[in-house]
Amino acid sequence: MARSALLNVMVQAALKAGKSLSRDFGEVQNLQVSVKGPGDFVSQADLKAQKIIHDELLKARPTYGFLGEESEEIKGTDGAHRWIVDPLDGTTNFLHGIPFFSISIALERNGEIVGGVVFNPATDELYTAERGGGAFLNDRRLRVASRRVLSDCVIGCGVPHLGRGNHGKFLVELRHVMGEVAGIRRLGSAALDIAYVAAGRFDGFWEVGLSPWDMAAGILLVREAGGFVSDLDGGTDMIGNGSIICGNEHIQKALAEVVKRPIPTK
Ligand code: 2AM
Ligand code: CA
Repeated sequence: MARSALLNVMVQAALKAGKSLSRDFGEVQNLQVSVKGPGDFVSQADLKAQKIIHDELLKARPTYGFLGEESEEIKGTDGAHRWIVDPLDGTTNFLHGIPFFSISIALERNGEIVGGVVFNPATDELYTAERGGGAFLNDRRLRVASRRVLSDCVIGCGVPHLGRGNHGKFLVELRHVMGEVAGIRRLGSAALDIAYVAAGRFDGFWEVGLSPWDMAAGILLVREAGGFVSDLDGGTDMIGNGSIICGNEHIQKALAEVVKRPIPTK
């Protein structure tokens, strides 16, 4: 598997930040029993990881823009390129000592995602994709699952929680989807959940209310693994409207139909 120089920069940044998060995750596990809890410590871990990624990426490409979850957007002098970064996706899992979280780094060129890396430091699983070059999990080429009917499928999703999202609307979506599928999973890191679709572990995934850094790398991973991605309106402005439905050609379409089914009148 040959990686471009740019993808290598992204991979190195993710691995370096991953080391830092891994160390801090060990400490978070100890802090579970403390009265104060690991909250402030996790915020610091998150900021530290973003600084590592920012410094690595900007060292390699000083003119590119940088959009990261933990800071104001930096507009680059190069108007065409922008990094889109989530240094710690799945913060709630990390905070609770649950080893399902990720670093997500995407490169956007003229509004299109051309490179994507998602790394889970707890399992050492590194997902990479370049536009036109396929998607990989470590060295293994990825392909989305080939199941054709929803009744065979395991579908991932995001669940709104206290203070976030439209709970009533989600419950309608869930009611419709759970009546059609073999299983529903909510693992808690959108970037990694979407990578699971690329890896054929999930047959599909949907979530609304996401930010660009939650999805950007994952979108490319799924496409490069032969999958389809849309927003909840059926278009492809996932980044713009914060919603995503993905899977193989058949499941993406079928899942979109079920998720968008109208609220029953009785
Ligand atoms: P985070 O861990 O970086 O916060 C879980 O459903 C997914 O939603 C995670 O990827 C989580 O990312 C993301 N998420 C949580 N709160 C969010 C918010 N207020 N806006 C956008 N995404 C959010
Ligand atoms: Ca996130």
